[in-house]
Amino acid sequence: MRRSAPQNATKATRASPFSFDSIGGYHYDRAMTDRPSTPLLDTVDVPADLRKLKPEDLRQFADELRAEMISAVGTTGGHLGSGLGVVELTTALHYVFDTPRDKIVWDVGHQCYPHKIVTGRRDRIRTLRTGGGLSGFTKRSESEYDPFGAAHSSTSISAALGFAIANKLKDQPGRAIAVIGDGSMSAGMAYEAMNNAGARDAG
Ligand SMILES: Cc1ncc(C[n+]2csc(CCOP(=O)(O)OP(=O)(O)O)c2C)c(N)n1
Repeated sequence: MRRSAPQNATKATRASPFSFDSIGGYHYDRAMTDRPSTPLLDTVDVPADLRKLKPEDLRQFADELRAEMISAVGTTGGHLGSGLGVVELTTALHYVFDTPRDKIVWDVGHQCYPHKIVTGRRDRIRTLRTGGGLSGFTKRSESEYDPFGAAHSSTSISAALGFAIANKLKDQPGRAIAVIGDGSMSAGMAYEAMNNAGARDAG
């Protein structure tokens, strides 16, 4: 069932399901499980497709990615807020870096649903956290875009450092990016990893 927008909502100009009212209220004017219209997202199976888009298309792309994730999580349940917080970041990282050669390490991995949608798993995104379906975390056996399996927090910095050191030892190109939230950053392992990274020349 489609919900009608609140009376005082300003309609977004694009085909976005999001709108804001005059005092900054935020409205999502469709049912969570509705399948959104996603013309740009439909052109992207893997990040190489995303990198073909023009920079000016990325705002709409991110809006579509957000709508698709809300629809999927509305169906399956699971982590919603953390993924919502990294929609733009996911878009930017896969646009700027050469994934899967460059390794994105998501700390905990509970925020990886948008990442899964843009890395060849959109067709299974409504199987998240179900038997035989997609994991709710990053999982190495699931995708070459998941270089590090997680679920425990605060491990991403040391993992990314390991990838960077391995590249240097093998004299091969490639970046390693750790994405870590403030909650996970408060653990000792993250501080140890930062000390380690600061003390080494991992290029
Ligand atoms: C070792 C360990 N302790 C506790 C947890 C439970 N846990 C799941 S996510 C999380 C932190 C989330 O906060 P943050 O890193 O800021 O990410 P956000 O969800 O806010 O994006 C914690 C402590 C865990 N996954 N692993």
